[in-house]
Amino acid sequence: MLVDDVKVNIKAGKGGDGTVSFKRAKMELGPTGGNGGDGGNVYVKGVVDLGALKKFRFKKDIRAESGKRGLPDNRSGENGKDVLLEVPVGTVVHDLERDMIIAEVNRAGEEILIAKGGKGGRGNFQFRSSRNTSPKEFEYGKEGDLVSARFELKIIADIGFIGLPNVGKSSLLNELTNAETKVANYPFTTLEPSLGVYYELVIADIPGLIKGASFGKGLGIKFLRHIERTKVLFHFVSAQSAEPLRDYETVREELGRHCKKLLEKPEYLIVSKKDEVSRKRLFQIKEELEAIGKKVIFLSILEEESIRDVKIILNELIEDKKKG
Ligand SMILES: Nc1nc2c(ncn2[C@@H]2O[C@H](COP(=O)(O)OP(=O)(O)O)[C@@H](O)[C@H]2O)c(=O)[nH]1
Ligand SMILES: [Mg+2]
Repeated sequence: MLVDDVKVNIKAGKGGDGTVSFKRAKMELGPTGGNGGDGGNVYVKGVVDLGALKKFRFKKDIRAESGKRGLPDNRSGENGKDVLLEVPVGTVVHDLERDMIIAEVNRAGEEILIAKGGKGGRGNFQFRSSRNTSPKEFEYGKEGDLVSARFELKIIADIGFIGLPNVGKSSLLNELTNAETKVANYPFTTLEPSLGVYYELVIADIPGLIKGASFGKGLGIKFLRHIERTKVLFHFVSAQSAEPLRDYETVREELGRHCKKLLEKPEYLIVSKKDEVSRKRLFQIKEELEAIGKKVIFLSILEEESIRDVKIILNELIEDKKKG
């Protein structure tokens, strides 16, 4: 099961206390107490691993190290070590007490501070003045931030699989990834968008788009928000359909009603189950779809070669993604 919502208690490190000390040599009095080190910060860091929130189900309390006490000879105490929490790209960090969003992790490698360590206190060296040449003053280190956080994963899929039910969307997702989608020969088996990860790409399989979906028929429309931010759509039509072009247009209509922007996304048109029909029929379908200016990719999940064609496209998309 994908963990996409967890609560975590976070405590940044406390600052180290300042120190009081004096020079030992008889003729040279004077303060030498150093400052305490700063407490460690806590950061989140984006990684390409949808499962990265899972570890927080068992690891609910995160603390960064405290700063060390100041030292004689005006040496500062060591800073506490920072903690870097790896979270999936797409994670939103809420501060539950302040009821606000404190971080949104949008890119792999991105690091965002979510709890700041306390500052180290000053040692007595810092309090010296012409009037007071042997101060005994010092400061305690400050407490680090205490954050009651919620990590919520808002998945940004790179590719959305769309099409009528039963056109092979889940089958291809299974074939490409290890998502454990149910595959069956009837509509509506996939009850939630399945997400697959193919190397760096996140693929969302949007189930159940049917005519009338934008009016609440079927299940698909509920899931369309998952593809509002995707970069590319793979639009599937079945070669077995009597009217592939009409199927295509039906889905486009529903998309457009939900959100016009979806129609502007780059799209690959995939004609699935090519093994089920004659070459002659495939040719007809190709002509029909190319007439509306679409590049068509034929696919059979039973044929390695056509899976390879899909992988070539995916690899290009991975390259594009890397380039940003
Ligand atoms: N012959 C053949 N059957 C396929 C192919 N792709 C999918 N299927 C079958 O079509 C049915 C529906 O597939 P599914 O992936 O669940 O469709 P979805 O509703 O679009 O996700 C399943 O029985 C699959 O085994 C294909 O390329 N060739
Ligand atoms: Mg499906």
